[in-house]
Amino acid sequence: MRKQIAAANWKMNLSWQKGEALLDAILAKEYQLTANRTAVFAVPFPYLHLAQQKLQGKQNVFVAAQNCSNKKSGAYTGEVSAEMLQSLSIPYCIIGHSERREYFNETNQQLAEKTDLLLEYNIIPIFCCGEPLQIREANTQNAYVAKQLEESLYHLTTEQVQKVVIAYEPIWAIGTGKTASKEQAEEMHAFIRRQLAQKYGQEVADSISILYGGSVKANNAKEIFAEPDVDGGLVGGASLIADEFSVVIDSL
Ligand code: G2H
Repeated sequence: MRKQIAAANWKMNLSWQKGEALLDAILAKEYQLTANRTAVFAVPFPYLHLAQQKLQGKQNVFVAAQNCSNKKSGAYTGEVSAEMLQSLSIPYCIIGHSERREYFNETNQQLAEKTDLLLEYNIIPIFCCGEPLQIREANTQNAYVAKQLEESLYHLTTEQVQKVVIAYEPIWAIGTGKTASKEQAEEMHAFIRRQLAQKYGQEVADSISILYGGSVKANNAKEIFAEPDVDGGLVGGASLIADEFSVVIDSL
């Protein structure tokens, strides 16, 4: 059975005090979480250790970083390496979020390097892909996403690629309130899985979790997550509101 994940992406929001209160409020509720139904909190770098301590003893709830360097170590002021994340026992790291691609010019090649480093340090990459509005309007989104997968992931071995979580986030649906319809999400998720099957075989493709991201909230999570190739969500805005994200977790 594929892992179903509700992943909160706080982005660059909240003081630690507000973040801690948010975590407390979310974790105060009871969830039916298991090894295959998990919640992940991608918090800003300065809060990783604090969040990690806070979640200690909580079953099936994990901390994630929102990014890491494509360099192993050295004179890269301000960067955070995969090795540093491993030293804090951080199990997940988002990479290639469209905001990083757009505002920090991250390339598919750099994301291939980040993927390699994360896997080297036993951290699960949550690899984001997705097309901008003009690509969707030109109906060339499949080729666009296929290229992102190919250039960042297809150098991986079968064993390695099975450790990656993919997040499909159509850029036109991020923080805009415009969610892809459940049919649009499923169509792209199924396409991604077919691509992975072509490259790595059906069994491998069927084992890889593909999350949907883009204006997921309490009132749409259940129907999107119910699609056969959608294995949970990467949630921004709604993850900053305890009642909203609790419902998202319960929608897995
Ligand atoms: C997409 C998503 C979280 P939001 O960026 O990664 O954000 O849910 O606010 O659209």
